[in-house]
Amino acid sequence: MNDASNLWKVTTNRFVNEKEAIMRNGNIYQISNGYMGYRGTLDEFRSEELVGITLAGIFDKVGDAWREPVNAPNGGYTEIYVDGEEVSALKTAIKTHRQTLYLKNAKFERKTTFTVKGKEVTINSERFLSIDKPNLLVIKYSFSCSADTEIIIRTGIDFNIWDLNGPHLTEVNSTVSRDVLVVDAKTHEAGIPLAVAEAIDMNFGAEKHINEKNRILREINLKAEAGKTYSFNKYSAVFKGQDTPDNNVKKAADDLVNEAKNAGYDECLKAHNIKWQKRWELCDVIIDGDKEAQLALRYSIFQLLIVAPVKGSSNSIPARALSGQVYKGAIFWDTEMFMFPFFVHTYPEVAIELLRYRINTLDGARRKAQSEGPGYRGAFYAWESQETGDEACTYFNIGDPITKRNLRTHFRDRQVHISGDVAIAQWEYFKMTGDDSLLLEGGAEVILECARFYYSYAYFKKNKNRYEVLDVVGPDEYHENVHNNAFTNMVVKVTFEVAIATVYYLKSKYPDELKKLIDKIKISDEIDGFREASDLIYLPEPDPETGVIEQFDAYYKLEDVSREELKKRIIHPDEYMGAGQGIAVQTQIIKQADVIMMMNIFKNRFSREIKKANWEYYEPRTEHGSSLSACAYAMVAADIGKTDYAYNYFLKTAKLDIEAKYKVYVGTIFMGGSHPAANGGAWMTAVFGFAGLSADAEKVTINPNMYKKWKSLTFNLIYKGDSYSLTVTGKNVVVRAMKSNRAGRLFSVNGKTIECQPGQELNFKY
Ligand code: IFM
Repeated sequence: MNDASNLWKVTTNRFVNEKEAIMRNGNIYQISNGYMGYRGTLDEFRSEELVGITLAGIFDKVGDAWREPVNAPNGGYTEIYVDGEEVSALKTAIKTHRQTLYLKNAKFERKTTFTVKGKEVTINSERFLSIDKPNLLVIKYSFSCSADTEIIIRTGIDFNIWDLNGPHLTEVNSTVSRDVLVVDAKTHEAGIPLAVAEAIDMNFGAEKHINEKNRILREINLKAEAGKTYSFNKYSAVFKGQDTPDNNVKKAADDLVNEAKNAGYDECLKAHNIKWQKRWELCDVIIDGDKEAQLALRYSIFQLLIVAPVKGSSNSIPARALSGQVYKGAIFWDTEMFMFPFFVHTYPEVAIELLRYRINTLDGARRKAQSEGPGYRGAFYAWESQETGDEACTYFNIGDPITKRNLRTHFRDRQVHISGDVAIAQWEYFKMTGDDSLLLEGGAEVILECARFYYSYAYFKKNKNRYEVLDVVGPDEYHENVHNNAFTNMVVKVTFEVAIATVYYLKSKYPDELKKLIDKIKISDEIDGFREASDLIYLPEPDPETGVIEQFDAYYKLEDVSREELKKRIIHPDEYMGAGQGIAVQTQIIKQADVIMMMNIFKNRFSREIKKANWEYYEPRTEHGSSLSACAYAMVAADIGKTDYAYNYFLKTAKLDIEAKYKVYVGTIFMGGSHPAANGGAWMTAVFGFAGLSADAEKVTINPNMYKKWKSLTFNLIYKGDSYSLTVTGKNVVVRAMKSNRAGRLFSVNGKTIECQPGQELNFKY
């Protein structure tokens, strides 16, 4: 890896013909544009190879199976026959193969040379999902042969769909009209119409149409001349009911493929590239001095950018992004706590979509509070949230590979910190951007309803004169039904604080709006209660001798066994360590950062000594059974000056998806897919951890904890609507304000605070 372009692509020269490798490559090489994801599979691959075009914001349920996002028919399908023999990476001898994912513009490319009947046949294709027209997939496909050859090309739409819990499409029709192939269908549960159209521009050979085995294809026969390259372009559009005012998805898809075909491949790519260039101008982070870290971090940022919801969609980002239907395509706290910070600091217009998603699903959270009861009020957000905000997480959410029974988990009903995570993000956006429009649009209502939920959930213990939060699951999901989980109690307290701050802000600036809101949700009596609860909520204190905060009541009474010892007790490689009888449940081994997560998110509330004591206590006791864990340990390690540890955990997070060496089964549940929370964690570790950036309503603070190998770290920041570029080295911090900025903002480096005026460059030595 010596030249700069190698830091903008992921590539392999090997094709491993094994199911597992094909599945993992499908994740690594996926492209996506926020509207849909297309897994990194080859043109001739089918549902058996997990080809998947997963759509954002549309879900379906069949029978008792899990509700999950809908996968669309594959308009990118092409198969080719050479002298009557089908050519496929799965069965034909491969001479060379290269596949590449270009990070600059989310373009996937493959070039494979096959040996068929003594001839060499090369297939070269590239594809992208347009971010200019998010319903559009565009492909350029070329082939050439070493000798004159009889070629048959079959290209069109494959509607054999890979589903985990499908089939989700019914009333499937495939038609051809005016040279456009169309497959249209309805979703099973809600009858939402869906159409996929495909058009090609090809100027060699007449085509006939074939409609068989759930594929609608055009077949073209030609005699290919030796050494000549034949190319054609494919344009495929996907539309679902919500995308069109009149549900006429067939027409919308047909119109778009014709429009794209008229524009041509190059024009479509140009419009796409222009938008990608802007994204990278906003979001890239440059690490000088460490190519491995640079590529891994850039790939992580890329993963976040490809799933940024389409503007105006009010969609959010699922825990496995759009890499498939894993985790029911659901949105977890991952979004607010791990991905949202990246967007709010670099690309706030995407952060708005994420927040709107929670505003729009508030009613679902209210329904959940009512149904989970007893006596819960306000908004209890879904642990696994889909398009309505109703709970998608089941009570028996993990299968035990040993007994084959489903295990009762309490993620759904006891992981109550989710509501506070949502509320805190709504407030963070306002603090970071100064934009209060979302508060007025429903964000304030979300915040108050979440605080109300906690007020109904918390328990006032008279003899101790304090509020406690009982029977919860913290981030460490191996320990369920615990009392006073330090993380959860802190989230509850901060939610009350945020609710009070919201009321205070609206009262001073928008008294009429506040009155309307209070009347609408009838909350006036509870607001005083929030104040009292925020003061009296119990926060487990650091032990006076050790400085360690007990993760929950009686955690110390659990067996203090090492990770290595515990792992010796594993019977089945996929067994889950939590739930009722999991091997970690009666021990101090935790699944993921919990107290450390608290110290990461609320870092200003703890001294360096306390953070250090807790990091050292919990780190050996953390199993990192979740991809969310490593980055929290990385950030706190950076914060306390353990930069070597921080770096190791950073790499673990940043390389997770580019290497795809993760576990793909938890219990009996397939979990393979990408990890946008870890991707967000990689960005946070670089910017919050090593650069030491934190911003609040008053100022941007930078207290660097640079890693010794890094010469500098350069990144962008959008703060209160103004843009900055920052470079941090081991000795100084340079802040450059764009000329177009509207006002001076305060920047503080290791205690020295200066106002940075538009167009100004500040150089802080430290
Ligand atoms: O949200 C996480 C949770 O914290 C641990 N299990 C996986 C979920 C989705 O990433």
